[in-house]
Amino acid sequence: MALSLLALAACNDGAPGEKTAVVAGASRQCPGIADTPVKLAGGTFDMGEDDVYDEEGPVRRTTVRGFWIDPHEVTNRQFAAFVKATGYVTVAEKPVDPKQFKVPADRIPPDMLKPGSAVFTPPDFPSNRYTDWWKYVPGANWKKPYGPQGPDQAPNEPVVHLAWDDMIAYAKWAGGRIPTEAEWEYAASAGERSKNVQPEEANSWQGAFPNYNAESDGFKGIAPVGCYKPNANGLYDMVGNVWEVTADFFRPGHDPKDSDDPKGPDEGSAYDPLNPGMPSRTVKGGSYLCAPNYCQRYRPASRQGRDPGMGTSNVGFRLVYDKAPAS
Ligand SMILES: [Ca+2]
Ligand SMILES: [Ca+2]
Repeated sequence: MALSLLALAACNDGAPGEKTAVVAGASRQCPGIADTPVKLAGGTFDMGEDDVYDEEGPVRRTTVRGFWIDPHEVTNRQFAAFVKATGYVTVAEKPVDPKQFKVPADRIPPDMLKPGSAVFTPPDFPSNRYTDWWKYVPGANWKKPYGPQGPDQAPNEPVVHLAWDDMIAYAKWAGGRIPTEAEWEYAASAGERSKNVQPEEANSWQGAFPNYNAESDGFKGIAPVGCYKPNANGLYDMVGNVWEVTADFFRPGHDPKDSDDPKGPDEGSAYDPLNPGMPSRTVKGGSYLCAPNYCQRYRPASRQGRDPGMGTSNVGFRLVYDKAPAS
């Protein structure tokens, strides 16, 4: 979401930490899984979905080349190895540039200029206003995903609170790249048509979002990677757990002519209705916050725009590779 909208949330929702963030639980057995990327042959598939949300259509035959892809979302353990090797400091750990808000400095809440990130903090009442559940928490970052008062990151959970530049830096170090939306959706679809059914084998939200989570899939918040069955390509948590950033700029709907290894719209054509001030990137697959009553995006074809300038507690990523990664 736009920083300016988060500022509103910070203004209206009281002091940070006033409510309780949803901290990941561990109510399901989760086997450890390998990090070894999976090789996918290229192919042609039906990309998009026509009968759910307007931004997903039209369905069109789409071809991608072969590639390797991470079997799970990039974890805190993997990101920690990158930070240890390089000394990298993420965007959420640095002071905020006031110019990003595009409003006079005296209108910016002081907390919004402190290092931090957006943490899901659910209300105890029904709502459909996202300012009721997103809170800018100073001190929240990948190491402290729930803020300074919360637990440390868990090594086997997906890394969150990263901006686009952080993901690019990790990708460069790891020898991979952020997938195109088409590559991601091809890998997630695994030969099946995307359909609008809440999956049992994915970490989403059962119950009435945002104030009642039945947790019948075993996790109220983020799950460690690999807790649910992999898809037919052997990939875990493509749908659900955390949204995954792709390289494509976002605009609602697909260009039917852009179907041969598509790269999405160019930056100048990017448009995100939820964040019209900047070119958003496309995120895929939904998260632990997707519920039937609010956001039916627990599907390979689902897509939204994502502010590249900051992270949140429900967005991560995984990499693809153009040649066999060194083992
Ligand atoms: Ca869940
Ligand atoms: Ca995911």
